[in-house]
Amino acid sequence: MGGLCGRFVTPSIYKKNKPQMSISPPTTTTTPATTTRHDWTRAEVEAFFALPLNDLLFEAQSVHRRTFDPNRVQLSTLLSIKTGGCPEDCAYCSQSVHNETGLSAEKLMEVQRVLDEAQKAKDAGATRYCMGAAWREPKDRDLEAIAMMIEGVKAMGMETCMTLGMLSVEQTLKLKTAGLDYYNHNVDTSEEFYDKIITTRTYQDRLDTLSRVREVGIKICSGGIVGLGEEEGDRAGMLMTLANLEVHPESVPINMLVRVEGTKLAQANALDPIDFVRTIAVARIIMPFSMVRLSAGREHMSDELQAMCFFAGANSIFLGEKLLTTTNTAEGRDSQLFAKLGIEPMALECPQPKALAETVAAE
Ligand code: SAM
Ligand code: DTB
Ligand code: SF4
Repeated sequence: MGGLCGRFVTPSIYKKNKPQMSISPPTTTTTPATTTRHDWTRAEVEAFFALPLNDLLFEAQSVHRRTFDPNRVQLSTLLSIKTGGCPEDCAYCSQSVHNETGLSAEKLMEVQRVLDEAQKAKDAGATRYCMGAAWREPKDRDLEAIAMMIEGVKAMGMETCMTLGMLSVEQTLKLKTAGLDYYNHNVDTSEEFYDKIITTRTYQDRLDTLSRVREVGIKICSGGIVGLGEEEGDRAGMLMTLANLEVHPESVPINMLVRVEGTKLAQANALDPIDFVRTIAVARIIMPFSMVRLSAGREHMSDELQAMCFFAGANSIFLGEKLLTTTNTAEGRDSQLFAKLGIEPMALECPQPKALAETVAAE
């Protein structure tokens, strides 16, 4: 069966009453069925990381082809709607008051300015607009403007994503009422390594926000950062946490640390690019229906490394020259790369993986 709006599916694998075959980590051959599991053990996930690279990539690409069109990549654009002055102490972040990056704290951006920027992103081809604020959590008084941003961006025909820190139940409901499609809130790393990076809020705080978001029916964008000085087991632990959520995050951003001068991690050792590719591949295998985003850090990645990430199952990127406070990719580089690789942007009308799986299962 051909591509269905960027997604390549073999319907029979979703049929009800089929034996539930799952992917077992140490195998070197592909398995015939794609299913979602939520009971991964750390040892199973680590076993994927330990596979010979060719076996891991073959497995990841095989899974990818069963759930998506391998030649389509979704385009999101990011805007910092409230920059700097964040009270959290995330060791990697340019916006934390605990790091000395020289970034000054700004106020929440005017709604119209956000909408003007969103229109530019739409014109450049983005289908999702992600708005980020350097907050521990939003203040209730800011939610009216946030709701106007969501409504305005949706009216342009783009999906909306917000990342505003922790949320209360009431705030989550307000975002849902405004029509928010996605909420980005990363677990960032493994539960065990987490307190080496952030001490001002706990891993459980993050999981609690994610469950509130899920509860009201906003889709989840949750992933993490690699290159923080963590071990491979921590990367496995991070992915295991995400894959063992009751429902897999619809989007999984994998960020390569951008080493910002003045942060505690400015001098961190660069992660071996092959280890980054392995992280993408394992995310694709254990979260087969999620969009896996090759997120921060692309500025310093070669075309070859990005191509390997797409082969490993990444199917989303941030488009545009800026992320939140750091540079993303030079103008024109992505379109040249896509042309070289034969990749095309994924259309917005694509049904979400779960919806598609259910539709096909019901046939
Ligand atoms: N303040 C909100 C929060 O932390 O949830 C939202 C914005 S925060 C910048 C979103 C995510 O960006 C972080 O969780 C982290 O994974 C990623 N990030 C931040 N700084 C980064 C950096 N220097 N390199 C790579 N990723 C980074
Ligand atoms: C995510 O996981 N990565 C994006 C988005 N979610 C908000 C942020 C990347 C930030 C990179 C560093 C910066 O530009 O400040
Ligand atoms: Fe604040 Fe988010 Fe940066 Fe942490 S990652 S310091 S919460 S803006």
